[in-house]
Amino acid sequence: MNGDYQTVLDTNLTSQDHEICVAVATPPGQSGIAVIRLSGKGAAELIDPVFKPVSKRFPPVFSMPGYTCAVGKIISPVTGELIDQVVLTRFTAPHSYTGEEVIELSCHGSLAIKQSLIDLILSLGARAAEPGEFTKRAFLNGKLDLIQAEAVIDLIQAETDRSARNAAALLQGDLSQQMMFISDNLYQLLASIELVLEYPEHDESDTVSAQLAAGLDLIEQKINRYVQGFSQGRILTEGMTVVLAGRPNAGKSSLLNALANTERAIVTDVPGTTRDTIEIKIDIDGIPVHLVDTAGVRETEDTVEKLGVARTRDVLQSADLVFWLIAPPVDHLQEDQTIMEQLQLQSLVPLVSKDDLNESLALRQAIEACWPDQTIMTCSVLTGEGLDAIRKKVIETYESLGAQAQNDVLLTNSRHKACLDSALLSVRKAREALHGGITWDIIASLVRGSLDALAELTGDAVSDTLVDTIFSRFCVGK
Ligand SMILES: Nc1nc2c(ncn2[C@@H]2O[C@H](COP(=O)(O)OP(=O)(O)OP(=O)(O)O)[C@@H](O)[C@H]2O)c(=O)[nH]1
Ligand SMILES: [Mg+2]
Repeated sequence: MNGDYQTVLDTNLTSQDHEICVAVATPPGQSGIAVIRLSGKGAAELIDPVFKPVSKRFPPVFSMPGYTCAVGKIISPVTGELIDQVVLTRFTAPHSYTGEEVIELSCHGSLAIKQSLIDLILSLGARAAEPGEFTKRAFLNGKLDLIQAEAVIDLIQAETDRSARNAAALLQGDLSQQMMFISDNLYQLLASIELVLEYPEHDESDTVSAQLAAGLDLIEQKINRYVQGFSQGRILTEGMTVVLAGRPNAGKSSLLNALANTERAIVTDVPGTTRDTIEIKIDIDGIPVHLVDTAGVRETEDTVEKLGVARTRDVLQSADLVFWLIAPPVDHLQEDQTIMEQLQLQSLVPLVSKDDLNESLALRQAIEACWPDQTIMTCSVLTGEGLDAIRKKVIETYESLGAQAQNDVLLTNSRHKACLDSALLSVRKAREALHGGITWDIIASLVRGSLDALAELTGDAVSDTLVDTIFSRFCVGK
């Protein structure tokens, strides 16, 4: 194992991690209620002197049992003035989010009150929490593994129902359990190889070979299914890029407005209206979609429009799905055909727009003659026809990406994907080595390589730098 790697849970807690840290856990700005969170040994004792319960039935904060709350006034020890009346909730270690003593103050959500309370708590000896510090502490204290900790960001940032459900499954440990199962299997295989290495005189190598071949096959299939699922999972966090493209005046901006139910893009009958790409986030059946309107593609001498066309070409290359709008009359079809062939995009769907116009039928027939194998889609922003079919096509494209995965929970994070790619590579090499009659010690080291990659995935063995980088992407207060 790499020299700077270590077992996080045993050694990574620094003295800084034992301090009491504090942050506002709710979003910046005004709100009805805000939550201020303190974590660390002694948090109850720290807050107790400034918290005056409104009733005698509430014990001192440090005597409150975990999972109980009390109403009280926070009084400035300097001026004796009331800062706010709050609800204080106590969580005792290890039964809290961080695994430490945690106090949460639900206060009124004005900027002034939040700032006064934070200043007061800092003056009592706490320090300001770093981004993601509460979750980092939960990880370091063994409450969550790294997959679960990273799922917290997914869950906070989830914009659609499917994204939130997957993040919740990751946070609950669905993927972690599967990874643990794979690691256990790899350890068992490793143990049998080591038996052969240690007691060559027993000559169990044929039995172990057969066991190993079957075991590695199974593990490869399992890891591969999760790797395959990343094409769908990536969309749940990053969104699916769906581009509306075509020649000028094809009706792209009108379609963007109709699908997003806004008047965001300017629509005119002047060809070349849209000069830049316009992107709107929409939710199609729980799939987060970046819908992109583009400058119409044509040969042009206009400098601004030229730049717009170049941008369109760029965005087309990174699209998950492209609708190529072709509007009547039929006269320009040849030009459309030439551009579409030049672009060579796999996920390009021809879409006849303005289907309410009389010339639409002739256009459809001409397109059918050009692309006999393609199902021709049609739409009209004026009548609303075809909009549902467009949404359905987006859903189908998303579903088709997951055809080989068939897992309940999807891999969403490129770090996780890289770890699993590496685990998979080692498993494949081990299997090839086995079939190629390579020595047992080499096979054992490949199996260990796969285990190392899984340990990095779950955070069982990761470098401090990686842990810091991961948590720095969190918001303060989480
Ligand atoms: N009849 C009819 N007219 C439409 C439809 N969609 C758009 N139009 C009209 O077609 C013209 C061009 O529409 P836009 O949405 O601006 O087309 P565009 O593809 O964005 O054009 P550029 O930005 O110039 O490339 C406008 O006059 C729209 O009102 C439709 O479904 N039916
Ligand atoms: Mg436009």
